[in-house]
Amino acid sequence: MKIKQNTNTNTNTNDANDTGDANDAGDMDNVNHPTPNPTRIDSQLIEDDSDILSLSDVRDTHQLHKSAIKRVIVTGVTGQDGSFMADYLLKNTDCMIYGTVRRLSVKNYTNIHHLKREPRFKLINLDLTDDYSIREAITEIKPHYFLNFAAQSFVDGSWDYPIQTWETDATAILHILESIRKFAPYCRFYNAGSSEEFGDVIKDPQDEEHPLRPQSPYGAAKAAARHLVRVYRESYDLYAVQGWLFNHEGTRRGKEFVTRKITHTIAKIKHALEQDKKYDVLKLGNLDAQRDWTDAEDFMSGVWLMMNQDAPKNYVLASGKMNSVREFLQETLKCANIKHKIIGDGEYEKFLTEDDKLIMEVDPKFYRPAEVHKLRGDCTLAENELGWTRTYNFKKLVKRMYESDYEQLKNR
Ligand code: F7E
Repeated sequence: MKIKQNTNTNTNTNDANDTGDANDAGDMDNVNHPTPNPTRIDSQLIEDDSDILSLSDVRDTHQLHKSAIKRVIVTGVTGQDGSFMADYLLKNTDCMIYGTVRRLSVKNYTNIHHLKREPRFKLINLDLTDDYSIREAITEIKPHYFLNFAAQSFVDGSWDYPIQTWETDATAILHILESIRKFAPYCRFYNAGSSEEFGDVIKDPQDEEHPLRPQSPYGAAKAAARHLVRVYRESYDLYAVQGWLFNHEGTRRGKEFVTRKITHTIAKIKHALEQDKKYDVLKLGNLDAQRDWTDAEDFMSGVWLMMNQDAPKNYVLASGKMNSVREFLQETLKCANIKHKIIGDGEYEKFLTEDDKLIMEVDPKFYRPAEVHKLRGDCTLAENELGWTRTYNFKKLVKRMYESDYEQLKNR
């Protein structure tokens, strides 16, 4: 077990050039700054003023879509899940979507750039650590659905900034629930839950009955939020759910997460090898960790199904298959057509090309103070009761991520 050194003075878990994180709350460097009015036009926030809603814009769209069109607030819309959810809703419903963004010193709208001219997609300011902005958004928009994908979602980082993790992933949920209870009790609320809540598992695979045994500040905050969601559901008869989403990956995954770190770095190495150039070696932590890796886009239909049942209920979304970090790397190398050999083990394990060029080495800096060794979900309930299905398996997912990274680098 490693004792984690808190050397990170910058709490920004996102690379400025990154494509965004799964449940991206992005950098929190503005936590102590005054939060702007969520409905105020903010020309700094986006490329031009017309992209963010003013108060009168919100009222206009209410007028425009008075009763027929449902309004959905999607937080974390610049991250992987939020942006895929927005895409899913635009494609499969006629809802009006209000994506929320937080003031960032380094803006990152890569994942929603394609929605810029979409008339059913609007951006508003909302900061999860400011209950005033949550209340404003709920009272002004009067949403039919509130889908919360914003979070401090990087498990490893939750040891470095546990308070921020708690405020964003637990306290903020209480503020959302309170605002919904007081001002929009008809609003259906979804909070992104995590397999990390199961943590130190006692049964394989894990289903909805598995006890919560979180191993990180992140897992503990999500578990606390789960209890709050249940308490509010039962106390006030709210439609409030928190699905257990196992690891979900894709082309919009943040590069600090192991899957995207692997596909992106191997794509860079592949280009370098093709051009006989120097490259940075891939450095990883625990190669033995096993996860249930599923495609993030496949999860969005599951979330929407969860939100549209007769009664609220929490479901596990997963694939039921488990692979190690090492297997993810091997599969990526297969996609890149890089033949490799492995030498050493534990901290000394290395991946080399056939002609002895170093590809990957273990760096204990990426070990966690407490590791969740294995997670595999049992999604039988979601399949049987929601009719939820998936289109991508592990191999297709790795291929999709690697090829996307390889192409993006080629076009640079
Ligand atoms: O780590 C190991 C690491 O950071 C996966 C989030 O979406 O899924 C995600 O959390 C595994 C761990 O994701 C490196 O120790 C080895 O065992 O990609 P990850 P995560 O921690 O599983 C859950 C369901 C969420 O809810 C979270 O929000 O990979 N690992 N070497 C590494 N991990 C990272 N990040 N970097 C490495 O170099």
